[in-house]
Amino acid sequence: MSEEQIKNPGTEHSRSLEAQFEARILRDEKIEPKDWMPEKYRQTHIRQMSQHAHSEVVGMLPEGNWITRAPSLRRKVALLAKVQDEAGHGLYLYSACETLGISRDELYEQLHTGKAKYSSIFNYPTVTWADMGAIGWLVDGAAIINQVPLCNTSFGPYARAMVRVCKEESFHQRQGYEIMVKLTQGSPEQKEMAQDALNRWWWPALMMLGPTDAESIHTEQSMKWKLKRKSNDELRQQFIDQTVPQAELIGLAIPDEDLKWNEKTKHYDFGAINWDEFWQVVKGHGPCNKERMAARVGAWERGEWVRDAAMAHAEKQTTSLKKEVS
Ligand code: BYC
Repeated sequence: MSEEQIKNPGTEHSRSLEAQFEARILRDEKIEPKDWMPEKYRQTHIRQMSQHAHSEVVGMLPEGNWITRAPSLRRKVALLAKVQDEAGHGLYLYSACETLGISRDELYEQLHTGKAKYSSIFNYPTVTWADMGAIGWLVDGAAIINQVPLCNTSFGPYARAMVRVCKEESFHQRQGYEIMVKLTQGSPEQKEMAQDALNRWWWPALMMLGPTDAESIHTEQSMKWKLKRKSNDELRQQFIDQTVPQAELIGLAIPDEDLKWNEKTKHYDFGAINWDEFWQVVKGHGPCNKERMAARVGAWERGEWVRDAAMAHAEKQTTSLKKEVS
């Protein structure tokens, strides 16, 4: 042991671990759960991955609202499959998060007590069937743009979960866009429904990609760790550039008077986002925050007997296995 390590145990050693870790990130190596990682890296991943998992699970609620009222059997089957996929995404993400040494119960508790956030977008109501189209097209569309770069994120279990999630998200986006296409080809009332849904979901979808880069607190560090591969503003611009032609193709108008193609930048310029609204929703004062949390907490409480029964069964199995072995 060097003199420095005797005087200051751990310091030099942890500096060298940190240097090795940074070098691995620079080489684009995946960090795996049992590898050494800085505590802040671990915490930041727990924060982002758990919020992502919570968003998937809370995100089932606005669409779940329409399963029993889908206009045809085909629409019902597709919506049901989509909502089940979201439950699956939540489960992969919770499992990936548990590899960082936090339990599922702790993660749920953070959601139920409001300590952990979930995406602002799911605090808006789904008032007509066209909202199923707008969510698939815009919300899943924004989610794909955000999540494709995450397939390359530095933490192995998160990156691998994202590969499957993205495949499923692209089916979700297409089923949403197809609903919009059909509505715009229908009666004037149906076309109006589609336009109204776009009007209500457009701005929240832009907000969903997070605060501006100037306001974002985590982006700089998360980009260095290659947790985030693109900034919130870059993703938002990409989403707008991709979505505007899709709206034009089906004859819908983006509800933004300042939206204009910029020949110089080769991007769309767009109007001011109402960030006050975004922060109000994030702080719990959106149209449906209370309803969403009540639904999640209620499901947790009503499920207590199932968890107890499963644990009792597992304990019984373990005891009988132990008896067999001895
Ligand atoms: N809503 O420093 P920033 C889906 C918070 S579900 C609420 O930029 P970061 C789907 C942020 O947490 C897809 N809060 O943060 C499911 C931070 O507060 P804390 C959900 C937000 O993490 C069902 C503070 O604001 N996708 O696709 O660098 C049906 C400052 O922000 C939001 C993911 O979760 C928001 N929108 O960047 C259909 C993707 N934005 O934590 C579809 C993974 C920001 O310090 N997550 N905040 O208290 C990410 O990519 C990043 O976490 C974000 C934010 C881009 C969202």
